[in-house]
Amino acid sequence: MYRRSFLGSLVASGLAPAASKMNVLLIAVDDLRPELGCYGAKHIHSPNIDALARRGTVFTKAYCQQAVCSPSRTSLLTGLRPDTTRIYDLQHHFRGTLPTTVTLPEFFKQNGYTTTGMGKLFHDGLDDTQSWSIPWWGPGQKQKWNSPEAFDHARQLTERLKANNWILSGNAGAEPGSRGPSWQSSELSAEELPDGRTATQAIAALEALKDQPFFMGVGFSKPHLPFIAPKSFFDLYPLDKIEMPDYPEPPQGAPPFAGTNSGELRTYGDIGAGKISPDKARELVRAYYACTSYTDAMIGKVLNQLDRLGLRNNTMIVLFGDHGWHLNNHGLWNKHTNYEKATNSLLIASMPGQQQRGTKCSSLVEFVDIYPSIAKAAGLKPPASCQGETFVPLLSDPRRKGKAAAFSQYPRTYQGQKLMGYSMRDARFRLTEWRKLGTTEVVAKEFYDYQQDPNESLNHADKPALQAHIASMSAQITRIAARPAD
Ligand SMILES: [Ca+2]
Repeated sequence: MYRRSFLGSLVASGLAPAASKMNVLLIAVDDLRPELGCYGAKHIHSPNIDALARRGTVFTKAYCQQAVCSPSRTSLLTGLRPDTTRIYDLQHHFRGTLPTTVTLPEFFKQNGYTTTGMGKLFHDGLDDTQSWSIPWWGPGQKQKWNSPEAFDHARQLTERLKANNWILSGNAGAEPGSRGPSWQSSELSAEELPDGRTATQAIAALEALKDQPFFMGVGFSKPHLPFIAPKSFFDLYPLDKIEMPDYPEPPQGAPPFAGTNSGELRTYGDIGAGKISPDKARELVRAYYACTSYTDAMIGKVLNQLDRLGLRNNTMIVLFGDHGWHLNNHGLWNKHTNYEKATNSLLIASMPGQQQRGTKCSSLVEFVDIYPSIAKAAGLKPPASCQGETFVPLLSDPRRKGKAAAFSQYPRTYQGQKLMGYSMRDARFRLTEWRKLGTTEVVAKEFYDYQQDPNESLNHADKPALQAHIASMSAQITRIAARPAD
């Protein structure tokens, strides 16, 4: 029964039949925007991700559901949109709202896979013990992956969260300038830094699990701030050769709360509350690129191990960045917006038996589609609760029309009023409606036309000729926001 549905779905999807259960390697990268060689960025040194792209599909219009770590990852790993997970911040664990939801790794665990994870997958401190058959391991732990101490660590973390009503304490954000420097060209080796330690454990875990069907999540924490990487990766990017990214102005006519004050970056000691100088901005861009290349190298180590063990032909690989990043685009830093730079995210999939390789797919894909797609590609029927659609047909036919729209959202508090910004991206336009939280009352709108205005420089929401299209998109937002937040 299982085998027939597995082969049947592969044939239907254009993937060739495989001899046994397909392993899953899910690679998460924190804050990595889709600015890599395989996305057309020739100034970025990303040979390992580019090599993966040559064996798979690069999605150029993939969108996260909320451009910040835990809400995005929780949505992706549960297959549910933020208005269903109710996770909009970095403090609340989804088990407080969704005690019985089966996560993506948990789904594979229930289907006979050994599941394990290491590095940043769920947000820091918000791991989900029941997802794993071998507990999650983080680079902050002294003990090795799959040790008795790692089991104890996972159990204690969950007990603390339960006792605290599934809320993580002590993670409420820092004051401007209160942290160390925003970047550092480190004398430590690649292997000594946290992502190197994660790669080392992933390599050991692949060796240990090579003979059984596994689902392994590996999460890398750079290029998240602070931008720390070995010096050799900074040397790839001479400061005087750095070109600053596009369009440092806010869109004309956007409401004042659509952007941010780049508060996350401002918590670092060399930044603070004042103006960020052009020299500092250039340093930050260089350091972000250095961290991008460092993570690329760590991903390469894990993929090399997959090849060394002969597992590549029986392991699907899905790589994502948990959201985009403003690298001074619109004069903003970090994520935390509904703009294209924050919501458009990195997604690459490489499947055994994939007939079309090295393709770019510009059909719309949402991160909520990743769960059902991985399940489907493994020959499993995704849970009915999944709110996304499978993108597996796009792997064999990247020119196929994808879904009609991608939806993102971001909460704001402005002058004491709680708002939710709902954003809908179709093939050409984006409508963002800032609604009073828990209502359909719209207090501000933004409308961008990427065909005419790829930099999102002008808000067209008041143009009479566009009102019919805006009304149609607004109705679709209302359907997606069917469970508004309270
Ligand atoms: Ca992130």
